[in-house]
Amino acid sequence: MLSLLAICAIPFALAQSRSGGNIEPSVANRVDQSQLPTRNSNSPEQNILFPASLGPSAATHETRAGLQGVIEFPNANEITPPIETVSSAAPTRSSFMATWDSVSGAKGYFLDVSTSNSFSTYVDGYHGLDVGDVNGRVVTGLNPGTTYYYRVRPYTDAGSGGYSNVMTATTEAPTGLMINPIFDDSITMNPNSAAIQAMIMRAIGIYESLFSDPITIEILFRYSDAAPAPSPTPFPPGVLSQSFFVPYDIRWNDFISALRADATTSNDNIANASLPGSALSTNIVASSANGRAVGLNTPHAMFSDGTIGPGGPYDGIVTLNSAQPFSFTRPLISGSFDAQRSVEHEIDEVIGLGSHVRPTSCASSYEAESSDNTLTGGAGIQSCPTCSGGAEVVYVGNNSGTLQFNNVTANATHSYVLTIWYLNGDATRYAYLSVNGSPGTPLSFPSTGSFQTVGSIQTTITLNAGSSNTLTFYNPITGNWAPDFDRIGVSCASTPPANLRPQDLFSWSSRGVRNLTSDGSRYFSIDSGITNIVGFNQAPPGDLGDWLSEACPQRHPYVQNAFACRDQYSDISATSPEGISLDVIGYDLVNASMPTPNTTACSLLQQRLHRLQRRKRRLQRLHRSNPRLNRRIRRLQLQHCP
Ligand SMILES: [Ca+2]
Ligand SMILES: [Ca+2]
Ligand SMILES: [Ca+2]
Repeated sequence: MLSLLAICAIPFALAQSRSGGNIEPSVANRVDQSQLPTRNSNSPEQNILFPASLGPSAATHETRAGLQGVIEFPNANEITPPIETVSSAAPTRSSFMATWDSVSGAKGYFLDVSTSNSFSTYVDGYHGLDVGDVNGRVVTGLNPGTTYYYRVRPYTDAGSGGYSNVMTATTEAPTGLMINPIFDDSITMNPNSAAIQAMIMRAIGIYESLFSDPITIEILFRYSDAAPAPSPTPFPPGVLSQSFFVPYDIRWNDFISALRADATTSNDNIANASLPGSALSTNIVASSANGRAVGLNTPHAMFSDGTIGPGGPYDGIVTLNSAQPFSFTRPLISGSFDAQRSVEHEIDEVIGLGSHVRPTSCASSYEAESSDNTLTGGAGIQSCPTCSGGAEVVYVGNNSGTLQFNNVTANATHSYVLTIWYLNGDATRYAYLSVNGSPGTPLSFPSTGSFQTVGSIQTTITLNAGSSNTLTFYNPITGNWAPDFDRIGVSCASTPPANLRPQDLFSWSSRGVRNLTSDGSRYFSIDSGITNIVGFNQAPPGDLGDWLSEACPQRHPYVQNAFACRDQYSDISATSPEGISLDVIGYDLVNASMPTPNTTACSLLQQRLHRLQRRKRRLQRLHRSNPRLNRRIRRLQLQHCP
């Protein structure tokens, strides 16, 4: 019932170095074993409360910096994030941003939040909450459409001072999608805490304004250079952000029926007309939030360490890589990445975007001179300027020297093409190859012309799933030498998980032709391939569920691009590829059928919006807010003006 599925973008070589122990054969090559749902180690099946067809398991996703970003990527310890001034964020349905003026000399502040202006009671967890030396804090887990009162009291080593004025905030209207953020210590203890929280609030506000599904999505947010325990290995270079979500295997017909019944927009009607007449896979793997968006019983089930089990309080975990140069406010600090865009990207993954498509081929390489290997007899390492890694292994053979490659990794027990790079200035030489202790197979190595010239041969071998395969080269005939060895490469064939993700229902290579593989091109279309909305990325290590990315700077720096660029930002919207995709996989887009106003109407709307925004800023300076005003601003912002 529990099957592991991983959606992530770790390239094979990196996945390999991160995974210890066995690799689940059906999972292709990108699973970190430590992400297995290990919480209920005593037979988790017995404890799962979910319907049999809805077994959850862990899945991850990572977003990367564009190539340029990778090359320029400085070491983590070179990055000293500047403390950003906090720009305010509008209340969402479940949260508001409390802000206050700094008191000089204060070491920190105690925060009170109440539904009564006399503070006769307190909101759970917000009675004298020590928020540290910040001047803003997001208050979460609130009721929609409710007015809250808050005040702060500064403290120093000598004690605490008097209360500030009482300030108020009102959460957004009760109906519609709710995303409830929970902030990990890595955010609340950070000097930039208030700016990070405000940025996340702004991202959430966009989703809540766009979608009206009556569900609450719980997301744990982190700011760290590593995935949550139990796999706290620092992120490889190039990773900007990462998310975990709870995937459910839902029977094909159950999901498709629910999706059809969920249609509320013209996008939905067009997209549903393009659904296949018969099942393309046994199940569809939807995230817990996506399942609920189409009315299925798929509760959140993730714990703060990324493991999954009954009662897990989160639908997913979003981690911003703290080793990357991010800006939490816009305009961006020059040379930095937009944090809000990365947060939106990972929210998209938690709530449902992603693909089952995986790279069909990958390769890993092992140097002969690696210290992982075992040399015996007369075999030894020698410098070799023309070789990979600048070294080779010499004197294998003569019934003495052997070279054994250890820790050769395979994602499934399967046959693989092995490439052997070698040097041979003699006539043809011979060696035996023994795989995992099996009887040796003779291989012949033609001359490469000199002992400074690298050549290669290929053969086929069978490897076991896991990372403990051994390959041993030897020659038992006295006086008979094997060639010098530079390195070996193992190609790996990986099959994608059989079950589609919802987004894969809309993946095409041309009009009327679906493409659910990493071969050729694929694009997102809701009308059977007639209209290409955006291309899907086919280039590992970028995620193959993300959009095809242009080189930096990008003409379309979409939120869901597989690679992000410094100094560029974007948000999801009702007409962005992300907004359309979330709409057709089961979210109820609020204003999808809204016509685009003409130019004159747009300039009038712009003027009205600016007037309202000025009024809002005046109120904010007085620490007041007007929910009706906020709603009017939001409605105007949703007009499809250029
Ligand atoms: Ca080498
Ligand atoms: Ca919809
Ligand atoms: Ca829905």
